[in-house]
Amino acid sequence: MARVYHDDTIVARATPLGEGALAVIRVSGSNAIAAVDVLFRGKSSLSEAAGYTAHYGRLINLKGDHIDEIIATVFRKPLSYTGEDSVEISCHGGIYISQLVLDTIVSSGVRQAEPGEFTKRAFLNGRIDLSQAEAVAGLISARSEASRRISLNQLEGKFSQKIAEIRGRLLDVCSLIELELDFSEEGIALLPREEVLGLINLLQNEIEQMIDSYRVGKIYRDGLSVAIVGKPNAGKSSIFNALLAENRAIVTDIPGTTRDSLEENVLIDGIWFRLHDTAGLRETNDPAEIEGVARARSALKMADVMLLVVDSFLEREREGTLALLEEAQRPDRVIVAYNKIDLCEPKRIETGLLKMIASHVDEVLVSAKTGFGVSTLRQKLLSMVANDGLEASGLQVMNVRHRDALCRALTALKSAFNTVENGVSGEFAALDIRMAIDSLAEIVGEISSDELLNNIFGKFCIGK
Ligand SMILES: Nc1nc2c(ncn2[C@@H]2O[C@H](COP(=O)(O)OP(=O)(O)OP(=O)(O)O)[C@@H](O)[C@H]2O)c(=O)[nH]1
Ligand SMILES: [Mg+2]
Repeated sequence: MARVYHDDTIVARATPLGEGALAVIRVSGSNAIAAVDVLFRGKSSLSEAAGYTAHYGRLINLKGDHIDEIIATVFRKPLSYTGEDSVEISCHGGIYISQLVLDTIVSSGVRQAEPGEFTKRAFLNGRIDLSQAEAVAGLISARSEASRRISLNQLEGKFSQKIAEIRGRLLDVCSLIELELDFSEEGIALLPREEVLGLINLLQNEIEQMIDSYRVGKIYRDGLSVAIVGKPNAGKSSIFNALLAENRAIVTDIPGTTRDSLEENVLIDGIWFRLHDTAGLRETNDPAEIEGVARARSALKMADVMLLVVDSFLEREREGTLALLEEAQRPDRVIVAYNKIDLCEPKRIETGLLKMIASHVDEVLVSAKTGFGVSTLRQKLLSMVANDGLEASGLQVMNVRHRDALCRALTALKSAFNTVENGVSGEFAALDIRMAIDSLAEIVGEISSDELLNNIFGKFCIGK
């Protein structure tokens, strides 16, 4: 889509503000190479340098003072990140010195870049599409192997290809319907209605599957939150510590030790779990504990998974604890951990424990004290992440904007299906399918508004 494009020269720090061996200052735009060249003293001038070459030299300011020793890497358009002429300056990575290098470039008439402006230029120059631009942010913020893989696939264009493929097929169906319209007066049917319905249905299913994958994609991106709840003294904090493999929460033999909810993240097999250790649930008159119990319940409400800890040793406690199961937000996302199994006789464990609960609930015998069953518990947590067919290809939808566009495409397709099924004029069906195609075009940015672009790139860091 044609858009007003400014190629004035911009500069920003591409590395985080802090002390390090190096800092990288990025300059891009029609005057980038010349602007840096004015301030560069090396063996040869940058203006004559070929693309993809690195040059050692001194950076000076306009008065001729020596600022730093640098390596300037020259990129010639269109073979650069932005698609424009660019220079990446590697200077010493001090907070003061890198700021001075940045200021020196600005003083020679280069504008400070806005957040995401480099990536926005890459998009506007057609180097990458919009979903690829978003993948840059996704890749940088990836905190797990799974989200790295999905973001990289998206950056490499695999997700865009999938969208393009579905769009192509939608276009085929649309052309068929439109062609049929041309012949309709002569009463010629090019394709049986069932076949058109079948084609639409197939595409509907595929889009639906992609929408479904957002559930998993979101887990890969943000992780799952787990509320560890149960009666006082059941060993919740001990299990929290065992899963974290550190002594994070206070553990004592006094019931009611934990008051405030504690939150820590732990990575299990590439998935982040946000664990909440909570106050034991019981009736109490202690004001601090009342607040703790309220916080525990609210943590439970917000959590994706309920990890109910039961003291296996205390039979009567167990009964009461199981009533807590009723409070689970999602009955399919509950794990019951029978803790303190080291205190129980093996025979009682076999006969007495595991049959307490409805069959759909995952159960695990653990001892936070000895570590028995903790790895099984980790596996149970992992099993809460549903797998689906898209996993292997790493094509999950991780971005809510993409999901919303897919939902709009699906709604339009459903409407097209109904129209064809009811034998209403093909014109309406074709219109609906065109709407679905447009929704998919928004994902890759073929259709976009300035507002949308500002919204997306405004969330990027400066220098990205
Ligand atoms: N033998 C044995 N003792 C355990 C085990 N897990 C926890 N305990 C003990 O049980 C007591 C309570 O443990 P916590 O982890 O503080 O229990 P909690 O559920 O967090 O208790 P509150 O915060 O008071 O609700 C402590 O004395 C622990 O050492 C276990 O697996 N075996
Ligand atoms: Mg506790």
